[in-house]
Formats: sequence, C-alpha cells, structure tokens
Amino acid sequence: MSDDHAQTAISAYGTEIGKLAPTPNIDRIAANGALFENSYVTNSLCGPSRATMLTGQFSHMHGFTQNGQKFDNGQWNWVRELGQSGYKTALFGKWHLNYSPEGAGIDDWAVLDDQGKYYNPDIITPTGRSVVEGYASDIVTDYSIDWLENNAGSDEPFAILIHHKAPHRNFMPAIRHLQKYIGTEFPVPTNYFDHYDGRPAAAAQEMNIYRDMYEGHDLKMTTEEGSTELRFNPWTDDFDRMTQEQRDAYFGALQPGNDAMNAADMSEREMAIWKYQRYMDEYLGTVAAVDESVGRVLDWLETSGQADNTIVVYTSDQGFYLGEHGWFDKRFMYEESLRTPLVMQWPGHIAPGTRVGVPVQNVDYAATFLDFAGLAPRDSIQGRSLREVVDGHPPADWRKDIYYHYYEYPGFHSVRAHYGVKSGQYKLMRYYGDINQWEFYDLETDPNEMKNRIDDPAVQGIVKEMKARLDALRTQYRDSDGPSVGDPLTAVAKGKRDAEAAAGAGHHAHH
Ligand code: SGN
Ligand code: CA
Repeated sequence: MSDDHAQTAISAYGTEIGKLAPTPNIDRIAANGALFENSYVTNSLCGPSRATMLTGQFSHMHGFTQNGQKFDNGQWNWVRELGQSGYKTALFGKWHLNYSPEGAGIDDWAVLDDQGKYYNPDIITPTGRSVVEGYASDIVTDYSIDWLENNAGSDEPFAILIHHKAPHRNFMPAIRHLQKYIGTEFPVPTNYFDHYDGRPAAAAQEMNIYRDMYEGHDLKMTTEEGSTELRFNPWTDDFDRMTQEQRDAYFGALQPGNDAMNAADMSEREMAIWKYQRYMDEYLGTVAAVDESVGRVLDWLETSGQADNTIVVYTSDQGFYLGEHGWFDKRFMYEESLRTPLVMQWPGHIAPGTRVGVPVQNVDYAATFLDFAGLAPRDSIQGRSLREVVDGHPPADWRKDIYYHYYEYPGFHSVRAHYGVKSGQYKLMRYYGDINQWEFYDLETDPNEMKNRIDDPAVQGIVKEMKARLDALRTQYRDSDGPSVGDPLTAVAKGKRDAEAAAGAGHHAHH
C-alpha cells in the first residue's frame, strides 16, 4: 500500500500519465491477476481509510472519522485474526492511526513516525525510536524483504503489510529518480484553471497547486537565479534531516530548473503550468521507488517459490488530484480522490488479466482476506468479500451504489464535510456545515464534474431517486452523522452546526 497514489498515475489503468511514467511492477500484479476498474474509498483521508481497511467498517463505525484522532488498536482487525489462526504477521511503514501498532495484534512491526519523512526517517519499533539513514521507500522495502527471508520461506502462512509513505506530500523522490521526469511534459488537465461555478465547496478549498502549494517546501523553488535559498518553507525538518551529501545531490539536480524558472519572466498562467510540471516530476519520481519496491517483493516471492501460494494486493489509502480542478490533495468525493488503485494477484485462483467492473470499496478488504484465508465471516464487517467478484461472477445482489462520508472540517485544506452516493453514471453529494449545498453530476456527459446540475429541471426525477438511495445507504450502514437526507438544514440547524464546527476549529493540529 502506498499513500495518496492516484489511479491516473498507474499505467495498468491505461492513463495518459501512465504512458509517460509507467509503473511496470504494479502492472505485473494486474497482468497476473485482477484490476478493479471501479475501486473506491469510503472517506478520502489517510487515517479513516486505514482504519476502514483494517476493520471492514465505515468511519462512523470504527470511530476514526478524521486525522488526528486516536485509533483504538484493541479493536478487531483482520491482521490479528489471521495471526490468531496461525499466520505470522508483520507491518512495515506508515501506521498513522496513533503512535504505533502496539496492541493491534501484529507480531512484528517497524513504523514511520506519524506521516513519515522521505529522507532519514524516524522509525518506531517495539523497543524504541531512532533515525534510520536512507530513503523511506527503500528502508520500508529492506525491512520487508528481510522479514520475508526470515519468516516466509517455509510452509507456515504469513501476512505482511508494506505501507509506503510515498507519494504523499512533500513529494521527495530518491536521488536516483530526481532527474527521471525532468524534461517530460505532462498533459495539463483540461480543468486545471477551474472556475468552480455552481460548486461553493470546491471554490472554498485550499488545495490549489498555483495558490496553496508551498513554493519551497512542496515545489522546492528557489528565490532567485543563482540562489539556493528556498521560497516559502514553513517546516524545515524534511530538508534539515538530510545529510549534506543528500542535500547537495537533491537540490543540485533541481538547481538548473529553478534557475531557468527564476530567469524567465513568466506570466501568472505560465508559472501555474510550470508548477504543475514540477509537481508531476516530483510526485511521479516518488512513485518510481514505490514501483521498484513492488518489483522487489514480487521477485522475492517468485525466486523463493512462494508466489504461487501468495495473494498480493496493491492499493493506496485514497486517490489524489494531479492538477484536476487545479488541485493536489484529496478529501472530495469527486472521482480523482474517490477512486483508489486496486490490483490483486493469486495464481491459480484469479485468472490473469481479469478486469473487475462492479463497484468495490476499501471496506471490502477485511471480508475478502478472511474469506481467502478460509476464516468465518464477521458480523461487525460492513463490506463484502471480493471472492466471487474476482472470479467474474459477482453475486446477484452485489452493491450498485457506493456510499461516501468525509468529515474533517474545519481542517487542513478547508474541504467541507460531505456525504454522497455514486450509482453508475450518477453522483449525488451533500455538503453540510457552514456550506449547505447539494451537487449532482452525470458522469457520462460530464466526467470532470464541472457542471453541478442539482437545480436542472431535466434531472429532478433521477435526483429524487438518488436521494432515496442515499437515505437507504445511510440506514443500511447505520450512519446518522451529519444532517439526515430529508433535513433541509433550516437556518437554525445550520447556525447550530456552524457553531459546533467553529468550536472544533482549534483542535486540528497541522498533521
Ligand atoms: C499532511 C499534509 C497535507 C495532507 C494531510 C493529510 N501536509 O498534513 O497536505 O492533506 O497530511 O494526508 S504536509 O505538508 O505536512 O505533508 S493524509 O494522507 O495523512 O490523509
Ligand atoms: Ca493519504
């Protein structure tokens, strides 16, 4: 699993970016097994997604609705259950549900501190915490291969979770990948300069590449030609913790591009496009190391003889914007962050080249792993096993709609709380809090979600139907957080919620 990996940045998904920045090893999994064309999260944010994957529950049920909360490691999770049935279990990389996985029932672990750092990260183990020199994606892979060598070579079953920090902000590739995409021109999304008309929550966000990205910290832009001084860089630790050698190599590689940028007399629009290209160079550079990591693990499985008897899954904690609507980050129920990559191989069980079209969600993973391991299903799980789905025979009552609920507001990037339903080509969303707004999209005619048709008389029939579906999903999944679908959010109710939201404003730490 990676962190913030957009489907559009995986070549197996057949995307334009994938052609320019291929991911051959992730693609190997898809070729050996199944690619899920309609794979979605339930709440597009790190902690909530991770808790959902572990417990098989929506955010409101496992209780971790927004980052910064504390996950109760004692809750049921599928890894512990596998451990109790004889599997050796391990987790390396990002946890981000609280300080460490202590108490989660995982045999062996070493995790990145909090969000994790790309260079020389702090690593927390059961015996303490220390700085480990190197590049995070390589360190996490080294730990994983080492564990596999020592624990997975025999007939005993094992489950290992390899959780990369990349390609999460602040997008720092390994030295060997720094130059990889410099000079490649990535296609600028058609809605990079979005007007946000009819979409007040989209207009109010703070995740715009050319307005909100930190020019020093994120884009590593220097102040003027010939200078190595960074522009806005509020958190210096990411660079301060690098060795002099790493810093020289890293910033040395970017200096020619920075100098040329500073020398050029760019218009605002040209600068916005320059930033997009720099963002893509860096983001996709970090993906390169994740893909290499996947390759090393697959190679190990193949040479050790374990590949035929091992299920390999690649996914992310959510999708990500690569310039669509002008954005980076996630959170919104729009397609780019609602979608998450999902590919899965199991030789002899999943036919090579399988494409799964039915909608699946990360709430399904726990049920799937129990099922694949031959363990009994669990009542607390709200998702469903993907076994018949990957076999190409989804049960007749397989879900038609997916349910989504995002909570973290006020918070970083200022995305309003919202819930919604996607059903085939239609999507209905409702923002609540200090914005009370419904949105409706027909993805067949408007795949980029630019035209909110909630008030269009021509679609009122389907809007009504979608509201009924949304209401039914909230009942089915027992979500009573936020206003009910029928609640018109009167001025009084709205005022009360605003006051509640404002009272919570101080609680959100930077991470
Ligand atoms: C950090 C990032 C944000 C990001 C959140 C949540 N800032 O705070 O841009 O939205 O994480 O990401 S950073 O500059 O410190 O990286 S998540 O993956 O944990 O949900
Ligand atoms: Ca994430």
